[in-house]
Amino acid sequence: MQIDRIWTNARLATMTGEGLGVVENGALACAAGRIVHAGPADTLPPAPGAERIDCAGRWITPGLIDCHTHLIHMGNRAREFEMRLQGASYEEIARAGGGIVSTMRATRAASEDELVAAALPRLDALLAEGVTTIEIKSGYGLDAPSELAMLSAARRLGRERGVTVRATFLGAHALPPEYQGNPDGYIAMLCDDLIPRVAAEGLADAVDGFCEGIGFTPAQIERMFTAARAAGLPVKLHAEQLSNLHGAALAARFGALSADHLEYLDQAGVAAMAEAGTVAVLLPGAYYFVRETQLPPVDALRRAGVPIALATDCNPGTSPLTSLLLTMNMGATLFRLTVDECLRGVTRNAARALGMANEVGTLEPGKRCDLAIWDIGHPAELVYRMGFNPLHARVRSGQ
Ligand code: DI6
Ligand code: FE
Repeated sequence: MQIDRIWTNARLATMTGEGLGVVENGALACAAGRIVHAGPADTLPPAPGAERIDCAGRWITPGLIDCHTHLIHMGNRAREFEMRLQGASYEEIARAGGGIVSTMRATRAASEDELVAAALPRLDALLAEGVTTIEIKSGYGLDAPSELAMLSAARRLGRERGVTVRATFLGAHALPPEYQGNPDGYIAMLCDDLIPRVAAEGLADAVDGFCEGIGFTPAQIERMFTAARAAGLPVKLHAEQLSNLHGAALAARFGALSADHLEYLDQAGVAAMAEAGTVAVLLPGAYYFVRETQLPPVDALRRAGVPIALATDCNPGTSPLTSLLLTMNMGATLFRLTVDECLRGVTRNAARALGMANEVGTLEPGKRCDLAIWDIGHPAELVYRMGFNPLHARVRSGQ
């Protein structure tokens, strides 16, 4: 095996095992884009001819993973934000024709090139903080051409920047105006037409939905999950964000990769997720931005051993957030997650929420050589600071 590059004089947070998997005096070696050694410097295999990079005592973590975003969308909802400051609720605005449907109008009017161009600055903000894998959902097109354009724009973003993109089909995000009064007709269109197409064209890696009073009922979500399964796509779900419709338990029954938000999750939902191995993706940016007061049941999730991930939920309505570092700070401050839990939430557990646990998320031989190299004295600083970026270098596939 020809080692191409080694990083020496580093401290590693491998994110393996129980804690951070710290290795002082560490070294990391890469061959053909894969990690072949991540451990003590004195056990580094001989690497004649390899490029050597001296990290001068800096910390290396796995490249960060943002496992829940709506990065692709047109326009913004700053006016709506102002209305909410004056007392209107998110649900009131949605029912009055604002909300997701207003972003849908702007998104439908855009070409695929425009979708990519609008998302790039947001993507670049995330990459600047060491993100090497990102999930991007559709769900602002809500008709065939625009949903397909969003998914294909997501694939293009991955090609235009050095980042791994997982695209998620979120057709069941909101009811488009042409199906007003006929949500079952819309779900039938998704199941019979769009999901099979998206799967056949390889445009999506998973199927998601919004199970909520202002979204879709558990029965409608179940129909869609059945279609996803038939098409060979794994599922995930926006569940228990504003109320408890027992969406997480439904998702768990379908072996979902993740159930996301979860502020109103009950004990039965926690148990179902634990049983199925479904990851709890917590989204503190949305919790903060809508001034939610119901906390997700973090203790119950811990006790049951449900893996917890953290993500930005970057979207124009409830979480206009493009910092995974700030997301970790919010996870700690608002949800009382530990530093270790926050870091695991944007690395190893985020990988699992994307079905990529064998590929990324830890520093281990065999994983893709995706690294974030930090100018910090201890990993706790990554969670502690607000609005400061200590990234020294970002490495994707060893480059
Ligand atoms: N829950 C959310 O917080 C976002 N989508 C969802 O299902 C909000 C999306 C938006 O308001 O545009
Ligand atoms: Fe979301």
